[in-house]
Amino acid sequence: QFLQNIIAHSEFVAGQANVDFIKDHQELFKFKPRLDRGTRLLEFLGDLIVNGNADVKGNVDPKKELPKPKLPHFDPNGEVPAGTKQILTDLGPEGFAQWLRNDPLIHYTDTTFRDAHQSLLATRMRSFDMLKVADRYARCHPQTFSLECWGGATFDVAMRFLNEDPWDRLAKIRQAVPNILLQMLIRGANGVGYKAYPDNLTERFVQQAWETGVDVFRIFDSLNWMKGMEACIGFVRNKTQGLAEAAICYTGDILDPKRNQKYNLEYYLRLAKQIEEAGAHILCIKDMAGLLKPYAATELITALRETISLPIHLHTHDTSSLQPATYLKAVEAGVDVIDVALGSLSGLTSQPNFNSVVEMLRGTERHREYDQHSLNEFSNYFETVRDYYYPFESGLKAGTSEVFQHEIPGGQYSNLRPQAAGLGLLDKFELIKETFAEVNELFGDIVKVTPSSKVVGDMALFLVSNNLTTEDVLTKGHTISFPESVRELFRGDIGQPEGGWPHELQKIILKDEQPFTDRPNEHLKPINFDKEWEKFQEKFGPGARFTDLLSWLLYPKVFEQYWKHLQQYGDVSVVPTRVFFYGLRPGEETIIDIARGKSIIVRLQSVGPVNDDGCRTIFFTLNGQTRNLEIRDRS
Ligand code: 3PY
Ligand code: ZN
Repeated sequence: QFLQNIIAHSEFVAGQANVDFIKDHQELFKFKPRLDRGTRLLEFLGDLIVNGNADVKGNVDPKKELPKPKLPHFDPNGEVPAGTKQILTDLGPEGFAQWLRNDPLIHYTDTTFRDAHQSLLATRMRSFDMLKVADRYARCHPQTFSLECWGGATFDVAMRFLNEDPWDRLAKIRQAVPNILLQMLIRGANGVGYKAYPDNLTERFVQQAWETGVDVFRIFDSLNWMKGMEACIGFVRNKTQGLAEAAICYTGDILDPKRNQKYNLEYYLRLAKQIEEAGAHILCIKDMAGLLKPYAATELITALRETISLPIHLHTHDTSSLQPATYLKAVEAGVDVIDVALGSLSGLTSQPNFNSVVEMLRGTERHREYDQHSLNEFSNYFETVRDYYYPFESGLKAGTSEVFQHEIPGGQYSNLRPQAAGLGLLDKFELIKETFAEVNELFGDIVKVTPSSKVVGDMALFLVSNNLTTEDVLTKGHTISFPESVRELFRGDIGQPEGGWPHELQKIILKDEQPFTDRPNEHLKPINFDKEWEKFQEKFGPGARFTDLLSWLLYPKVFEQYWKHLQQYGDVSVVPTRVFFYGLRPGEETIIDIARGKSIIVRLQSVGPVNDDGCRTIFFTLNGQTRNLEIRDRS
């Protein structure tokens, strides 16, 4: 607080603080009493009520009914049944991989807690809604291969928009689910970010993720560049007892002679072989845009099973609505695990429907038994929960075969529309999608997945908003200053594509700058953790933990803003989602579980008018006692 008082002091801000500044200003030693947890949460609610949640502002329908979700039934007395986590502990990663490859029944990864909401709801699902049912899931569906619940965009979004600690989410899911493997998505050399990080940072990150709860590390490179994945595979092997699952990102169409010049069966088999040689325990086919058609799946999986001895895990997005057929063919061809999402968060840009895929295989030799009634209860729970996130829906209403032309990944599609809207280009969305495909051609037909897909999207938005075509880039590009992300891509900042970058274009984009072709991480200074920890503690105080340091090193600005919010309001992840996004109406009450066995009951009585100081008085009751707060109205 002393430091905060100094920083906030008007003389200090004006740069007038001299050597006697502290001596002359005894008020610097006056500390506001630290508010208790309940009061800090009241302050948070007060601000929400007066100023709204900035993340949904302008998109709120005050008449929208948001009923309470019904929790799935479970047997609270029974033991949590053993699952894949115990098998991994017993067999170790190598033994586990063998067991998986030999198991005749199909396995399922449930992506509801990560990719499903990343792809449908702009990654906004809060820990609150997951943790309400995580322990029930562990008891009701212990035969599930894994829960994908971490990594990808969730790390950043948790802090940036939800003011949550991503590590805390992981630790709490682990506690609730001791029996099913927990899975994360890691972008190889780019970690959970959009650029290359020093290797020793990714190494510590992987180790910490394992210690906090991750078992399966799905590692990919956004250009399918082996060098971008190798180090990360090594970190998982050397620093954890978890599973390194490395991915080939699927693009194009191996069966279409017009699209399979570069990305053909031989290409994928070569990559899979390299992944096996690099020491991965599982091979993932990461079909991030949902381009793997059913008969292509037959060819690819049959050939992969003949070429490598790793188990095969298939990931897809149902953007075209064809992908359950792809799963059927993949299962027939011997795929070991498939990614699905609970019914109400499945389909479109998300994964195929878990509940329905189980039924598709019932009665066949690869069927794995699930209690369908219970699966439906979980789906119904999330159907109600999904409504709370209505401002984040993408607006896509039906499957679209357009995806085979534009190849936009599912996780990006739901973001591109709001991005276009933000630039006032919503009426040009069709053109943006077409330009996305043209930019891909211009770039030499690259793999498009985070972060490379983001750069293609940035370029498409740049061209459309400046009324430029890809032709213009080639003819008058020397006079155009391109977006920073495009320059970084062509400089080699996120790696090298198959066949290299088109030279002419690279020169046009980089002008005099020199590109590099080795690993971008090799240009980065390793982190000195002792020094950074000291610096970090000085800045954020002794309350900060090592996981916070990692968050700060990965996302410095985002972490700082999250930390400030945390100091001001405490842990807001415990606030129910309806209240978190839409506040309380006068007369409404909410129960907040602030710690295990400790709840507060908050009731909003009324909101006063704006006073001369620009504040409103909010009348609450907290556990039945009247509490008034002054909240600044920022409108
Ligand atoms: C991510 O990197 O977040 C993805 O989901 C890529 O598909
Ligand atoms: Zn995905």
